[in-house]
Amino acid sequence: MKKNRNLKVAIVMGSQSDFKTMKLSAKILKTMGVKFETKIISAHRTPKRMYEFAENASKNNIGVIIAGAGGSAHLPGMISAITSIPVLGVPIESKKLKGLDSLLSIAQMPKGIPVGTLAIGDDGAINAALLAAAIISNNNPIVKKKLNNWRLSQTRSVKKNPR
Ligand code: RP5
Repeated sequence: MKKNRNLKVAIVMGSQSDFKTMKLSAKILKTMGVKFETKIISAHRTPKRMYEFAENASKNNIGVIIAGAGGSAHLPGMISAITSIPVLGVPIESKKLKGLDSLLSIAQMPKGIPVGTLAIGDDGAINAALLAAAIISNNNPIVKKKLNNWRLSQTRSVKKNPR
């Protein structure tokens, strides 16, 4: 199969209220030089939008989908049911259950339709983007270099002794 160096990441989220978390994914992808788009797509409030997005994702050059959702967080699983593009789920920290509801909804996909599940909240959004960049970097040496440099600079930033 021909290598596609123009693959994009789609960052989708169930609500505008998720953006304060999901914008951290966007920030990381910008640093990595990965092309991306952001969209509000709700599995229950905008099901047709969800279906159309997932159905056309491959045609639209999307290589990885990051899906953030909170509560009964079915968005990542539903998208993964429609497309075989890798889906990374970010459990949004909900008010009542602190995101445990989101985490279990996203992680406990029954066999056959996978969703890669990250940590609850900001850490998950950041790691989802790092993982998406790592997937994209398999076909893109520039992204690979940026990702490795980012990791190196993180390693160098850790002091040897506390003060
Ligand atoms: C989910 O419901 C969204 O992903 C969001 O985390 C949660 C609450 O949505 P809003 O009521 O803030 O729009 O669909």
